[in-house]
Amino acid sequence: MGYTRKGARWISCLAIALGAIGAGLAHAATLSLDVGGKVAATNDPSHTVYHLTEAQLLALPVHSITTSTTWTARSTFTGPSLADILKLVGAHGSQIEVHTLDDYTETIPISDCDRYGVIVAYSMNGKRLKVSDFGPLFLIYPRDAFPTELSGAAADSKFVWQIKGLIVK
Ligand SMILES: Nc1nc2c(c(=O)[nH]1)N[C@H]1C(S)=C(S)[C@@H](COP(=O)(O)O)O[C@H]1N2
Ligand SMILES: [Mo]
Repeated sequence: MGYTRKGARWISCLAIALGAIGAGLAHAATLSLDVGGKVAATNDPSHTVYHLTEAQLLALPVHSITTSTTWTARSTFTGPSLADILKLVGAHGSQIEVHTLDDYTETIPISDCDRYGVIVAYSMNGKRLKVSDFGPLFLIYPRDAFPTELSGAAADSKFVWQIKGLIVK
């Protein structure tokens, strides 16, 4: 009796743990993005960030960039443009600090939006990006179209994956 109950509990714990790992890594995570800093619009209780839901991100016009990256063969990435996200939240700054699930941070100039048409990709070749594979959101620059400007170590640092939030500076 005691053994059975403990066994059942252990199995349900294992199922929950495996489910969490599966949801986080094996499957495409639910999209969300918090944009804070110099933004005109906020929608959280403390009025500090604008939280974009998956529905809001998917509702933005879809843009594509076909390019290779240091980590991926030439592929087509799709998602909203960074410019449209910044417009939605009324961003008024000159730099974007990009934050990730693995606590990497990179600052890029907002002028990159106009210059390169940077996108915040949720798909690669029509498939949603998994957290274990650059997802849920991957900042993509058209490297193949600007090979000299967008290749090398300094440029690589702009290809930020596992994005969870942006701070407008
Ligand atoms: N989420 C996330 N994106 C990231 C990084 C990171 O650590 N986490 N490193 C960046 C930097 S500084 C560079 S140079 C490259 C590093 O890629 P590598 O880890 O394959 O060398 O990815 C960029 N994108
Ligand atoms: Mo880097």
